[in-house]
Amino acid sequence: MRFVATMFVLLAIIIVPVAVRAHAFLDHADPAVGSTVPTAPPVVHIWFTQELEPAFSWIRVTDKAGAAVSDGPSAVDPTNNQEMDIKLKPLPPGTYTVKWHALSVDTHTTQGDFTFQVKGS
Ligand SMILES: [Cu+2]
Repeated sequence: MRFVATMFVLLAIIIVPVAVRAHAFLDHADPAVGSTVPTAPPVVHIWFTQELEPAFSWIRVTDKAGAAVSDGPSAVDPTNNQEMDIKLKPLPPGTYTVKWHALSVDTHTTQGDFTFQVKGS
């Protein structure tokens, strides 16, 4: 009986924080967060932990000087509402900042940013 009670406490500790973190956060990205890539990526893909509201979610990609390097606006993938993509102009070597803003279907907004680096030849 004591074992069962202990298991319940352990489960509560494990499960409760997951429920609290139910907004749309970055799950993973391509290029990966903080990564260095050998060639310029044509698109930045970000996968989120929850489905997004396309009208109120966006990505911006800028170079070190703060200039936008995207080729058109970002878009939520019509076949996967947990994925948002943005096309890029041909990027010279350097460090780029990806800023994202997401409105999840649970009406919570989240935002964040990360960088990736395109390696010089
Ligand atoms: Cu939420």
